[in-house]
Amino acid sequence: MPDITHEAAYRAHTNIALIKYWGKRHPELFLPVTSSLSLTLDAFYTETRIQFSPDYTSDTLYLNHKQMEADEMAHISHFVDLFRQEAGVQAACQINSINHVPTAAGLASSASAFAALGSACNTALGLNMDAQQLSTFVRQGSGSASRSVHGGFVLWHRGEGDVSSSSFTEQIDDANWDIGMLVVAVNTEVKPFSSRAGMQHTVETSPFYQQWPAEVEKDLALMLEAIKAQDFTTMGEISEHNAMKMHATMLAAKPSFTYFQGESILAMHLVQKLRREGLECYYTMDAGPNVKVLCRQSDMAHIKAAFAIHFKPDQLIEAKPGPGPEAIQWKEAN
Ligand code: 2P0
Repeated sequence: MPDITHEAAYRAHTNIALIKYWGKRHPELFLPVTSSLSLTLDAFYTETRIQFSPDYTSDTLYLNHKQMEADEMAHISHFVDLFRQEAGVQAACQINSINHVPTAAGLASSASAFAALGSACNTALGLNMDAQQLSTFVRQGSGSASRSVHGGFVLWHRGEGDVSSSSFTEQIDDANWDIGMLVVAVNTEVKPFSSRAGMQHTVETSPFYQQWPAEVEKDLALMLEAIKAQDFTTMGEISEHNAMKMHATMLAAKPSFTYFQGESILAMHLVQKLRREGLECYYTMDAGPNVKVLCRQSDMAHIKAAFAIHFKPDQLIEAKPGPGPEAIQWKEAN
């Protein structure tokens, strides 16, 4: 048995941006071009345990019980190094991580994954960083992960220049009101562009990208007011428009690309139809074909029933606002 000297386990939830993060101004530090704003969801999460031991000879990670390849491990080790350096610890680590995302959803899980791993590192190494400081470390695993260090509605500040500590996240509202999100998992055989490659390609080649930062600035100001006022209609309209403006920058990239698939368009049309019929809901999409439908939790059953005519039951996943990272007891059978 190795001599485990530092150990912790955490659960962190994923988040969906209502004002999108699309583009980095500093790729090494994961500093974004704009601020962004998200809702943390209860239905999708990652559980991660980290153990540091002087007996380990190298870092290892078991994701869903499968050992990660050496080339993918480099980014993980680099991420854990941020915490090791801060703590003055050199020991290698073993990481066990389980993604609790319904298989059909195929949702990217880097947000919950790095938030859970960063939270576990923080505790295991006794760093006692608060959530704001932790978000600046977690950001360097995956940008969107910085928003998963809080629950509810979360604002990620773009920050100033190349100052890492200035680009942090904060909870602006606990979202403890009538809010829900129906995730429509679109069946796909096409492997999409990774979000990292897609955003870089868009920044470099899309003439529409020049307009993006100004659009985010306007949308964010209105969104902050709408959340404060619990104005669901304005929130929905802004988030749908913001997402579509982001996707428009991709269509104008050279060569052009899109994450839309046939079923994505079907889902968006369904939302528009429901709205015409008086059932208020709005769509957003990220770097993949799934559609997320923002709605009132009290309307969820009606909206789900309308989607069930066109989509299979395992394609429709209900979500509510979720919490920030939580310490957990690790069970070996996890
Ligand atoms: C977002 N996305 O705000 C945006 C909208 C995708 C579209 O954050 O390179 O996996 O690890 O910082 O965080 C997905 O990008 O990218 C993302 P990296 P990440 O949610």
